[in-house]
Amino acid sequence: MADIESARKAFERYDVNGDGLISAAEYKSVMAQLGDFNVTETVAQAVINAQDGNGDGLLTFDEFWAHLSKA
Ligand SMILES: [Ca+2]
Ligand SMILES: [Ca+2]
Repeated sequence: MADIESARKAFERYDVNGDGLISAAEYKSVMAQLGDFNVTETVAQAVINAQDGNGDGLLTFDEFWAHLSKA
C-alpha cells in the first residue's frame, strides 16, 4: 500500500469537512457510514493517535501517508 493517489482518496473520504485534517469524530462517522458501529469516539481517537506524528489529536495527510508508507 504505497500508492499516494489512493491514499489521498482514502484521506479525503475520512476528511468529511475538507479542512485537511481527520478528527476522531470524522473517523467515527465514516466508519458508521461503512456499517461499523463498534467504532466509538474513544476507539477513533486511539486509531488517530497511533498515526498522529505531532500529537495534536488530528491527522494530516502527511501523517496519514507517513504511516501508510511505513507499513
Ligand atoms: Ca476534517
Ligand atoms: Ca497531527
